[in-house]
Amino acid sequence: MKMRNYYQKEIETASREEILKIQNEKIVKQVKYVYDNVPYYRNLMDQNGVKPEDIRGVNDIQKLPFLTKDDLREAYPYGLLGTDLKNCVRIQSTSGTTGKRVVAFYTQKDIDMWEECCARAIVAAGGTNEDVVQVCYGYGLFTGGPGLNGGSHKVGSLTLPMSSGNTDRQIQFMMDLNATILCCTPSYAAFIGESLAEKGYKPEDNKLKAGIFGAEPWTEEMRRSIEKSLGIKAYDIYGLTETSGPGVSFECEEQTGMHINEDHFYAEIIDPKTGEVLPEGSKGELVFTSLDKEGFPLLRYRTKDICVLSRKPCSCGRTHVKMTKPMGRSDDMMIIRGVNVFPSQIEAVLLKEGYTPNYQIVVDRVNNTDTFDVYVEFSPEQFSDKIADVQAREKDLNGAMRSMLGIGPKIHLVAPKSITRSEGKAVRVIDKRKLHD
Ligand code: DLL
Repeated sequence: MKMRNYYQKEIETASREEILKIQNEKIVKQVKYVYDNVPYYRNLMDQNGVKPEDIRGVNDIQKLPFLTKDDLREAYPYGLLGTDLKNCVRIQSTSGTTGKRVVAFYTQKDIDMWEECCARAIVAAGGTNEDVVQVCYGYGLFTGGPGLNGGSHKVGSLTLPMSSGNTDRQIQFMMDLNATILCCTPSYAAFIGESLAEKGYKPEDNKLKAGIFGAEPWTEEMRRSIEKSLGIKAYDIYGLTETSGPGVSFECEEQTGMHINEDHFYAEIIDPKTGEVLPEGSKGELVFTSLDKEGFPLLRYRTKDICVLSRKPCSCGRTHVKMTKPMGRSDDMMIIRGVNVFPSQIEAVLLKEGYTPNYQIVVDRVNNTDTFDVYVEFSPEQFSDKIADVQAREKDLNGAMRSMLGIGPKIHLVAPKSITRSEGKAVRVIDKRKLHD
């Protein structure tokens, strides 16, 4: 029989009853903890007439109110903190305006839990202490780099903390130090694959055996193309800053969905319109409850990611529920080259820089890399037909967008009234990417 490796075998392969027992015990504690320590959520519970004693297990979870990104915004920055700041050792954050930015706090225990989740993902992709793990997710506030970096340490692999970008250097380290596992966004993996080919390398010239790719939507087609260009098996990994970062769920060798680390996160699928909890197998919005977080515990947090959960037994032996790849979002957030972008952020920059809110965002994926164009109308007063003027303004606007979003779109300034006016809801975004199968 094939050897199966798990980072924490006992819990990863625990029976349904054992997992439920753990979840039931943890949820009671976590709800009491939140009620006692997070006034913002306590108020929400009080308004909804729910007391901690009403929650005796995960079956009672539906009594609790949802938490949304708006709540996070309202409570920014400390309103959802679960413990004294002096007990926290780190923050991570999403890109975005102050309004949309999420700042998550971690105690050392939270970091250990998060890194263990990432370690499970690395081991599921075949990682051991003999591997060389090249992490080219961004480091810093973004959770991708720090999460996989920590996971790789826990596994005992040699970790290359590359961060993203500087592809020539990535390739040099990959080849010279014999990297065996690559961690980055799928679009960057595809780009690395292309760059290797351009340099004359064949897939068998590198020592990579696996890749752990996530943070943005990608299709099965893209998986096959990355697997071919790098000569590896490509695994999906999912997570969000609010819940800790990558590793909330991860793929195993079966590559048919991601196991959710159910001993730490309780998942529900709801109807995004009515909030009604849907039965297993239904497509809907994913909602997470953290079961043992200290710094930034979240009860019934609406992720806006649309997916399906399945408890079909998995050949890898893991028993934790699987989620499909996110099939879309119930809000207007786009993920462009791994960066979360809301149209409202673009509008905010335009208004701040004195432009009209007549704009259109066009996103496409060419050669596995996202293109990001923003068409902006001059107002009649601003209009200029001097090329140098227009170029200088486009450059300025690109810079202003880059500092707001962390990613700079190609700006096209166009004549007044040239963007088609809509008769209903304005069509702000034209997303030509085929992100979902
Ligand atoms: O993207 C955390 C992460 C880092 C996940 C590295 C995986 C690898 P945020 O920047 O807060 O966190 O963005 C979270 O990204 O709600 C999804 O919409 C999307 N997302 C994350 N992973 C996947 C994935 C990180 N595997 C948001 N497939 C989430 C599709 C994903 N979408």
